[in-house]
Amino acid sequence: MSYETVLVEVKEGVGVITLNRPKVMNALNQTLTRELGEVIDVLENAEEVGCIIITGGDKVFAAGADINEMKDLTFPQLYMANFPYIQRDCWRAIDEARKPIIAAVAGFALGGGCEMVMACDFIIAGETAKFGQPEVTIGTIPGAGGTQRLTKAVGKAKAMEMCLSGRMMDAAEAERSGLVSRIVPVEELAETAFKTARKIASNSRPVVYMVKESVNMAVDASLRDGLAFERRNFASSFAFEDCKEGMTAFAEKRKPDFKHR
Ligand code: CO8
Repeated sequence: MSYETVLVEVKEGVGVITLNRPKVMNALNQTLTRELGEVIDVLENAEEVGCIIITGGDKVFAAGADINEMKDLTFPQLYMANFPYIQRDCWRAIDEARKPIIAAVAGFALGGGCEMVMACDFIIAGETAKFGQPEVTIGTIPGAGGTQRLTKAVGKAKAMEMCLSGRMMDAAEAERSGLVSRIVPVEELAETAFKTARKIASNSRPVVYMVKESVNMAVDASLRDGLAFERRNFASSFAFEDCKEGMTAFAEKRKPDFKHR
């Protein structure tokens, strides 16, 4: 797989995608969002891949939409294309992926970059990570979920302040606020994300899908509907051979040999 704006590597059940526009802090242009969407689709369909990582490397995640490309767009163009959901690009691909997607973030994750990491299933942050929705400072507003996902993740007070003022959140504040799952030194970011992804990929894949679907229900559904959904999935998991294998392996004090992974 060879792309202009992203690098891809598959190893030990993990697909690692690295955003690759270093001269412009990985600014998200239409080539990048299209290529990222294509890569996610490829990894989603790759039998050997059980978990996906999106990272920008150890300097920056992404400083947002490519402002130079965006600045001359018109309302009819954005409206007609339903921007940024252009064709089958990364936003749809991330939203629809059944395999877990981890965002590994060092440095700035701003604007569309922040929206991208929030669309992933969880974020592991390097100590240098900075999150923000600075769109207001360039005369626009978040367009790929910033006002919605940030509010759900950190609550109205912080989301409102950040979106209104453009104030960034550092890694420590992001962890305190529940935006990221944990913080690690930048030198350990890639390895930590990889080990976490490899652990996820070693579990039974259909069960991993069920976990992801069930946790996601908690974001939108009522508690009552979410609990019912979880209970049904719990019962359904007993239909998988991997469930029997997992419990039998525990009882026999050995590692499970899952069929589906
Ligand atoms: N677009 C294009 N180029 C950028 C961007 C960007 N978003 N961010 C940085 N760059 C470029 C700079 O122009 C500069 O290029 P050059 O060397 O040719 O001058 C290079 O990257 C390095 O940047 P700086 O010199 O500015 O580096 P600093 O360390 O001084 O500052 C900042 C870093 C704070 C990140 C600063 O670059 C900045 O404020 N960038 C813009 C941040 C921003 O406003 N982001 C929001 C964009 S709007 C948005 O994301 C809307 C999302 C809509 C949906 C998603 C669609 C994909």
